[in-house]
Amino acid sequence: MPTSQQLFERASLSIAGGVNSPVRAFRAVGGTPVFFSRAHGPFLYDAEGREYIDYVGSWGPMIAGHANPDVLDAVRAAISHGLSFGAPTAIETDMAERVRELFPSMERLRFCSSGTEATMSAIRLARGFTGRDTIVKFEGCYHGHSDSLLVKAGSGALTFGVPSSPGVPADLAKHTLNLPFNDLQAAEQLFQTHGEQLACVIIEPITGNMNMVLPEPGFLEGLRALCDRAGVVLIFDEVMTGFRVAPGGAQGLYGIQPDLTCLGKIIGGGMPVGAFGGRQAIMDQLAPLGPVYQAGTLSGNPVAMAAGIATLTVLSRPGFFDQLSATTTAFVEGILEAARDAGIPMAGVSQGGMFGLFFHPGPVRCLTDVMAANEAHFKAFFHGMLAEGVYLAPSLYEAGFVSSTHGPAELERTFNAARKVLATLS
Ligand code: KE4
Repeated sequence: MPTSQQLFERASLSIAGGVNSPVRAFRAVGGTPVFFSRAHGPFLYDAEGREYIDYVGSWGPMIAGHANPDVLDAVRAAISHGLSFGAPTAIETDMAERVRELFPSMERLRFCSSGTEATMSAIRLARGFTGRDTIVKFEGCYHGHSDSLLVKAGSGALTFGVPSSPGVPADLAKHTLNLPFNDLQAAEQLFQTHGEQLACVIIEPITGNMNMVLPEPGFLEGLRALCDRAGVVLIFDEVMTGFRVAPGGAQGLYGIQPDLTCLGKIIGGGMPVGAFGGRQAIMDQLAPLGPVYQAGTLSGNPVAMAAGIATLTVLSRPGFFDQLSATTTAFVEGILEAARDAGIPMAGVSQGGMFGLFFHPGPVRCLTDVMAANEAHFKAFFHGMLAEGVYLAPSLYEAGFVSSTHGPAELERTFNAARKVLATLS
């Protein structure tokens, strides 16, 4: 049975960097990425059969646990009718109606195959709708890897110290302005000087790509008011927070209506699905109705739709979010208690099934705070927990995720591991 090391060496002979997405490469924590062969419920199993309690959940999609039987049954049924038609199917409408039940701001929507496609399409649409070129994002927020959004981006871009990627033409990057997250005064100043030039503001309403940072009271409401006054499209990138922090995402949690919303991850239940949508007046600018072009061979793929619908069905069950939130809250509290007992400064936050842990005394309210966290402690904690069979995100700039299949036994194993590892940190 090959080891992860052997598999990584072999992969590196064919796949750039040995991985199909940079954050998987363990570059931020050192060592060899673990190759997994299967997963079930809250568990991952590596190439040698070792079991790990999984707090990454494929970076968010696996909210109902790995290999959820209802989701697998739905996919099996779907594949028996064929994999892809490149033509409309009723199941796409079924999915669209399910999404709109939870995200009523999405008067019209369109499916694509990734969160990157969703956000890339949303900013093109905002530019086409307003006739303006300049977009605003927030330092440390990550919206996928389309050119205009790889400017001071988070997630892997931040992890590897290239928040503004080479290859993005300066003539394009200049149209992307960045603001500090949670700094409404900076936003007000920008709108005073540039408001009428702005096509959109795109934001992770709760960030997950500079780890998890909550919006301060009034921040999102202030952005909504600024955009209303200047005719700027407000885009909530809920690729990570959608169906995760609450059934209706952060917009449902905070009662704020964006003009456009981007979705991904959970919406596909582990299959490649993204979506964007919002006010009909904006969405009607999309081809074939309007002039803004957007397309995709596998957009609305019927098998992926089946996985998404099955996942939304599971998470819509009574009590699902109450239990998920309670488990996630208990997880953070248990880790913080272990850190206090070990005399290690840590801060933590959670909402729904998403959490952030920081080797930082707190509060953590913006990228500067996140970057001040103790990286050495994080790396040692990551590897110590990995050795104890607990899989955390291999970057201190990533949020973590709990599924409905994590229970008291998994939490107890996690806390025992944390107490053991934290005691080794100096
Ligand atoms: P994808 O293109 O990776 O499906 O979605 C891009 C994206 C857009 N918006 C937000 C808020 C996101 O979190 C993401 C993707 N998140 C990262 C993890 N932080 C995906 C993991 C990876 O890049 O491999």
